[in-house]
Amino acid sequence: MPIRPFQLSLRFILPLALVIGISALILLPMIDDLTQRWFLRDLDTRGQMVAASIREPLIDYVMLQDVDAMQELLERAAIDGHLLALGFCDVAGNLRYRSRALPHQVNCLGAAPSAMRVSEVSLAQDENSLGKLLLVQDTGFIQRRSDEFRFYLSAVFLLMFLVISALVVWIAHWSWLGWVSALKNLLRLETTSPTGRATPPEFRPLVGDLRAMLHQMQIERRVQQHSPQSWTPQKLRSLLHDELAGDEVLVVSNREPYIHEQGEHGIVVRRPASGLVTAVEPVMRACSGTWIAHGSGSADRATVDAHDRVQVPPARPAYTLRRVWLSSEEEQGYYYGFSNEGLWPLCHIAHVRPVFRTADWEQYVAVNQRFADAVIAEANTDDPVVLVQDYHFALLPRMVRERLPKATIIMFWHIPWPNPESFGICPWREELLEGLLGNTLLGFHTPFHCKNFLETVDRYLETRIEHEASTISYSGELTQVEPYPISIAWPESETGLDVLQCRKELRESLNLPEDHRVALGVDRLDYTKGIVERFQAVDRLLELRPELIGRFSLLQIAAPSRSSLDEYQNLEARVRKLAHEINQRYANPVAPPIILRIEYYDADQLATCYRAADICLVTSLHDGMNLVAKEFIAARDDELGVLILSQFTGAARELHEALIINPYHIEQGAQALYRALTMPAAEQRERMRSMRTLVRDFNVYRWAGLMLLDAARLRRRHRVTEKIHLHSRHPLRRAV
Ligand code: GDG
Repeated sequence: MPIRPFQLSLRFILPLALVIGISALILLPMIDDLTQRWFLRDLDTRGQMVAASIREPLIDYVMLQDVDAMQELLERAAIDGHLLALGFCDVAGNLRYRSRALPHQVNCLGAAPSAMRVSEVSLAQDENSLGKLLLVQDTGFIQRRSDEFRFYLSAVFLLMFLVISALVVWIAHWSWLGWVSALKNLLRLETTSPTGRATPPEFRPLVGDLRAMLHQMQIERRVQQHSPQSWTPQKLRSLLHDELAGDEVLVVSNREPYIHEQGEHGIVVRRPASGLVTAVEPVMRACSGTWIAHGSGSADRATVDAHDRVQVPPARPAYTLRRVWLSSEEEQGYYYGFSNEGLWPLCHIAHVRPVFRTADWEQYVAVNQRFADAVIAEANTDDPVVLVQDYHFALLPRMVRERLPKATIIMFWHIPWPNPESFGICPWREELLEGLLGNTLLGFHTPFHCKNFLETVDRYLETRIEHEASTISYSGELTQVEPYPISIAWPESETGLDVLQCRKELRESLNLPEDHRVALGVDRLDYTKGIVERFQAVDRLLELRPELIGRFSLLQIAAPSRSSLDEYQNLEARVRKLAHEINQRYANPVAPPIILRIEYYDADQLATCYRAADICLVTSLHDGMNLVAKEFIAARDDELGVLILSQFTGAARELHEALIINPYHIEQGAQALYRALTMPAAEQRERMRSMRTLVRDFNVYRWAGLMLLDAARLRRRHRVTEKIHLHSRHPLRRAV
């Protein structure tokens, strides 16, 4: 029997033994006393009956003084079982007649030997007393019976205790097994699995809480293990050295970190406006691996070597960029079509319908294969560490796994993962999930996205999911699913830019008065970023607070993105129109309320804007993380400035000191803007200080470090498993 149910049972058995023991101690004397009284009453009754039966002849023989007849009468009466002897005392108290067995100690004064009892019955004739009949009874049998009774009663108590204890242990054992299996099911399932098993209704209220708790515990454990204070590029480098010593690192992403463009005066290098690039670049600098990406720049081909490689960053090369070329047809189907018209709206709940075309899907499959081939070609070992970035490559992990079964494939999904119902509308949902389960490790920004992913897999594939360990077992292979909240590279030293200087520069460049209040928006021009809602909030603010007209403006930097797609062209037109309308409505000689710049700003310009602004406005309708919020915080070493942040960003789960808003609620956005504009400097400092500590400690090195540490752990485990397989002469299999 398992130790746990036995311990559980002891909790019942010990009190039970106590209760039964005390009951026995109290009840046994009471029952004993009662039975003794019953026996005595019984003796009395029988004595009375004997006396009554011999009364008539007794009176006659006393009157006649017939000694012989009397003797015989008494002898006959004494035959009764418990009657030992009889005697007769006259009125003077003399013992006149007696049966032979009457003990000598018995006299007319009531004396009796032990274990005997003498009872008396008076005899009278015509109201004249004749004397009394003495009945000597055996009481020894009462003691014997009482002892016997006590013995059997104790045995009954003992038996009762044993039977109840056995029952309790049995019930506890089965209840325990039932609870354990119900809890396991509960952790494994949401409401139903593909096999139709359902979480018992009584456990359903616990499902969310339990899972959230487990995830929280895991995160806390990992946070404790790796003190956040110490994550620096040096630490990441030494971690790569210690944990993945000599291992090859390959990164795959659609967007390249450096784009070579043909400019008027020769080739120029551009950095793309992409959160992903912002996050992964510092990792590559730290590990000197190879980054495989789509060569999209007009001068990209002109700058690579014979193997399509170029060393980057151009100023101080630290790693290799391997470019993959795509035809316009491939780019149209894989990138614009399936990735950005299908998967992007599918994963963001931003009310834009996803479009799925078979032709796009076919290109998506083909391009994933092209990139997988590039990974295999670039790999110098059979077990590289492959870091796959984002939703453009959902199929690639399995394709690489098939060719390099020993590779450690880590994928980070930079956008949200929707609930199973939303994901379910994708016609190729099973293929995408199977592709993703080729990963060794799959990361999302938040525990909520991990939970959505596990539930989606549970809904559409036959897998075994361990919620506690956050693993999915599919076709004998294991994928670990974990949250890794992405962040930015915390500036190693101060920028050197003076905030006052930045404020002055920006206001001068925009022709604004020195004391003009400026809110800043920085985004790719994308419908998920809530730019329209942001403008509406400004509109409402000025409607409510007309005194701010000409004293406040929103500077919106919107880097053009995916502009060949209808949805993005429509968005641009809407954004331009709305800005124009609002500027018309609040026209004034000083400044327009909305300063819209649909153009790419370089990194220095952005840094100036972050430091010059009074407010940073992030109003995404849905966003995996949002790095702009963190960049603004990192830029504010003066500890001033207010961040207004949408509750639908991953960042809102970390940056609690921001003014958190629902961007769909325009009124709330307007109020938050007003609150930010009137927030005392002391409060701004307090909030900014706290957020700066968090972003500094939870930086991108920590993001990458935790992921790589987990990968290294899984890699070690895989190697040990392989050795065991070799020893036991089993065929090689990948197991984590
Ligand atoms: C995805 C997820 C997640 C923007 N305009 C310019 C410019 N940017 C830079 C910003 C920032 C980045 O682009 C945008 O980062 P976000 O986090 O907002 O998002 P997405 O591009 O949508 O990226 C997102 C991210 O991946 C990382 O995992 O946070 O949730 O959607 O770094 O500064 N940079 C320059 N000029 C611009 O005009 N230089």
